[in-house]
Amino acid sequence: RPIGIFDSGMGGLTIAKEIKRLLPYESIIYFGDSKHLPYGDKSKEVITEYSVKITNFLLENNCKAIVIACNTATANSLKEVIALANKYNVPVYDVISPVAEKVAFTFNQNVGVLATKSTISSHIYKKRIQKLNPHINVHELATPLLVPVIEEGFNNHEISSLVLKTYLTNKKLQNIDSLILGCTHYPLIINEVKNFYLNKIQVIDSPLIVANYIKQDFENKKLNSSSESPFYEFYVSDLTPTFSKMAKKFFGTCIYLKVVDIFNTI
Ligand code: DGN
Repeated sequence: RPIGIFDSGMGGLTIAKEIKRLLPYESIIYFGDSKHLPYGDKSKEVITEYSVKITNFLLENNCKAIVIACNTATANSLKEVIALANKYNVPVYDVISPVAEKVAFTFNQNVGVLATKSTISSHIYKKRIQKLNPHINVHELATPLLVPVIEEGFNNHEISSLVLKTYLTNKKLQNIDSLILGCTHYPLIINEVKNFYLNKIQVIDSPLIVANYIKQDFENKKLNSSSESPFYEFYVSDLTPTFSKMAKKFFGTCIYLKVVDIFNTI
């Protein structure tokens, strides 16, 4: 049975790519809600409605686990997705919990978080980290310009460099010793962020932490597959040449995207 992974668009492919690398025998069904992106500015109700419909689609396709590869969807609809998947005894993984857990038990004292407006206004990273370790200060900053900059291919470019510099010099982030890139698009600029800080702070590699967490949990739950010929299917709710180009950028290789209408069927 495959792992079901979803995101508001193509960003979650950075997580899917790492899961494929660490769990090479697992099949994957990915769903990118390209019709409704970006989620970052939408209401909790709408994001939850989309997340639940996508989870249903993945469960109907016999997925043995659901990965919410989107910080914004996690911040807004984790509970509802878990409630639905639980009915089928299917575990749910998200991109925030494993990272918060990891950060809470390190020596870091001042953790910065960059994410969409929606993720930041939910304070989910702060709440999760401080629940595990109240002594850690969490400094959150909404960085809404980064998603379009990356999607338009202006990463590793003077534009991303200027936008990053403007955000990273914000006084909220002045004393941080580590930084969480709290959006699945941001792994594409991790090296630029590291270079900005001249490697003086720890920049957290979220896809690696998330994929490792899933790998470990699969071993504990005996959910591993040993298929010699895993399959990979990629679905989107809207398809344009831009999405195909973006998919290649986020996943690293060319992938075939299939359009499926899961929102208008009853
Ligand atoms: N990929 C989403 C996230 O991790 O929050 C954000 C993309 C978006 O919908 N703006």
